[in-house]
Amino acid sequence: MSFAIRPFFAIALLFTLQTVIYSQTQPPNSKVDGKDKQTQEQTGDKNAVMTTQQGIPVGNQQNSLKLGARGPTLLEDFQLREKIFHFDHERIPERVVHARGYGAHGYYENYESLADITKADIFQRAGEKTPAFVRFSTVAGSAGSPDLARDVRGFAVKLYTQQGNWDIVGNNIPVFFIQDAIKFPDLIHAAKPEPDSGFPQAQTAHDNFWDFISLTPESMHMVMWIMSDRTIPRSLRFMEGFGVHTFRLVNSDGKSTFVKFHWKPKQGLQSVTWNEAVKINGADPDYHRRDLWASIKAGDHPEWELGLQLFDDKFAEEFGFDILDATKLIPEELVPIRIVGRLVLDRTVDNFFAETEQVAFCTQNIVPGIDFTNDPLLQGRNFSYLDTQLKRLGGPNFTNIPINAPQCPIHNFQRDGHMTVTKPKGRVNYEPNSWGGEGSESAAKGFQSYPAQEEGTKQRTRSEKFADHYSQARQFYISQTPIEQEHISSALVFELSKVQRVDIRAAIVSHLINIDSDLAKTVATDLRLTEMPSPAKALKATQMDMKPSSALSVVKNGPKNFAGRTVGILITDGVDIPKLNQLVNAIHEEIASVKLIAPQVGGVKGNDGKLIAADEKIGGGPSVLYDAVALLPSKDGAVLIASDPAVRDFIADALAHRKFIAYGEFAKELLEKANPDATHRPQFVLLDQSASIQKFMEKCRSLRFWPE
Ligand code: HDE
Repeated sequence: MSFAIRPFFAIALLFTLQTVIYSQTQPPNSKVDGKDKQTQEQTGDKNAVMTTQQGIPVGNQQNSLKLGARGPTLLEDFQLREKIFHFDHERIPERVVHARGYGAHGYYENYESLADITKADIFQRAGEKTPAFVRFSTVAGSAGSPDLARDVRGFAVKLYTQQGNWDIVGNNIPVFFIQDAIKFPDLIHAAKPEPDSGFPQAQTAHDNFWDFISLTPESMHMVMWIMSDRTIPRSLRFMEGFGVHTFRLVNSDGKSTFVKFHWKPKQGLQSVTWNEAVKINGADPDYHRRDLWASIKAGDHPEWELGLQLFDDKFAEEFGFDILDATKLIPEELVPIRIVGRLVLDRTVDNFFAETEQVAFCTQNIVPGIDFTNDPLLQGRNFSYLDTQLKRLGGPNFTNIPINAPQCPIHNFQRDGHMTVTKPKGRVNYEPNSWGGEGSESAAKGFQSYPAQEEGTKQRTRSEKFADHYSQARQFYISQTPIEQEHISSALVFELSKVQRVDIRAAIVSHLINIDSDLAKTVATDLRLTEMPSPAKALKATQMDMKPSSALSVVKNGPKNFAGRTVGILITDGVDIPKLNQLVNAIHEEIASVKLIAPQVGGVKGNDGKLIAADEKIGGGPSVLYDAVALLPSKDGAVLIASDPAVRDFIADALAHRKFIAYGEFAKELLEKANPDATHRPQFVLLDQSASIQKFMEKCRSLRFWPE
């Protein structure tokens, strides 16, 4: 490359000093032949030539076009104008709810033909795979809110079937707050930041939310779920998904069967504790999305099995609750779940915005063989989702965005509109027509609504069968293990302690009395209410004989092994390399992963004198980020790190969060400092021989040492 300065540029140099012209990143004397030397060196020769959106090759993208080196910027700089214009329009409105989400691609694999119960193409053939895209989300927080907010998680699945897109837009909780769509805007307004102050962000721990809840008793079942550990999952991979509403499956004879959809994670259920959630949000606000991204990239593809609860009209009539009431579930003990296939997430997105942000789920996207019921929440949703996509994506052609486009042939005469990207050919754009081509309706192959017999008086009312607001809330509570019950009462006390109005706190306790008197007493005591309120007036008395259901507990449905989990290992210079290797191998054998945490991220020198890199610096990798921890400092290393507050937190938190700890002989003192009793307790394993590594791994499989 030539450094000769041409006369034209030499003149320019006379006007000003080059060192002043260029920014600090630009070395002086770097402009050659009208090009920035630095730019050309970095990219020019290796990459394709950069272009504008119109395809015009870009000669210089470091400087806007000016009149002289220090002169005004020229209006004709179309390159600058286009670039900034595009940047200014980069954002689209975030979703009103479920704004923070994370998506991944995969497929649904059907295990067996379900032709006897549905004609849905996706369920006809055993072993067939259908492409899928899943977006998980929190509900209340803005797009930039932390992942571990206490919140319901969206679990929205788009299935690109051969007969069109089928969206199951569900949650990780099988019931909902309200019974009728008309109350949804109120619910969401109450949950979102208060309108005058604009806070709190991504939390329900404030007056407006609990005020609304206290006046909406139908939400009490959902309240039990959201105050449970279900709303602070350890990973998106370790939570269930539910279609929530009752749908219909319709076979080729027109026979309808009611169905509830379930996604059962093969990885088992797991949640964190509230104290961990709070700390994770600080240490890694992207904890859930990072976890999903990393596990898919590592080839550890999360899987859920699709389960169907199938039942007929007779069951629907005899069941004690209304199957159209989305605040109720059907216990698995009453209608067992039939597993019919699996959903595998095996590919991360290429581009977050193009895919995760632009994906447009719509409950009304159903395919032949699936149909709606009269659930008033579902009916309202079917009306809502098109509106929201139009607002977010700007026009009716959002179905042409690749992530939303069906992966089967499309034939219709819907034409034009903003951002038309398809190019229909020919003169025909109406139907019926006598030109032929482009498709016509087919009674035999097309979607036919299930011909449900409906009649009634037009009225704003709800069926009496919707009136029992407490029995299933009680059933949920009594189905939890003692530690989970404790978490529910602590969560209620935490949230209500953030509520300023004492009458709202008391009103919630009055509802709790109808669910479980001990729970109500504990919450009232921990809030220090001066007197116990009287029970809330119930439209229907609580059924006290509901049977507990094991399916409702997270702890009872944990993993069968430690696969997919992570152990954080604290190491220092002089770490015993053979021991570390043994431990790492044992963890990998469990299909679990390892993160090495060291005083410096550059790593440590092992006792073999070799440098091994660390994943995190102490303090950057607190123990809340891991499922179990190991402490393997050398003798000198243990002394050096003993007074580091981050090390103390690392150990104290692992103990407080009831995680299993493995430790080398030199970590004994560190552990005893945190808890003098620790080294005598079976939850903590001294790694003195290789058998003890196995002992540690066995313990890890139960995730935590919850009190019996
Ligand atoms: Fe939604 N919901 N919702 N919802 N919902 C949206 O649509 C709405 C409801 C759910 O990852 C919005 O694209 C109404 C229940 C998920 O993109 C919006 C009602 C359940 C997602 C909307 C409900 C859900 C949404 C906002 C009451 C669980 C995220 C952005 C009738 C079964 C999908 C968007 C994604 C998103 C409306 C109730 C789940 C505004 C009116 C019940 C998982 O259209």
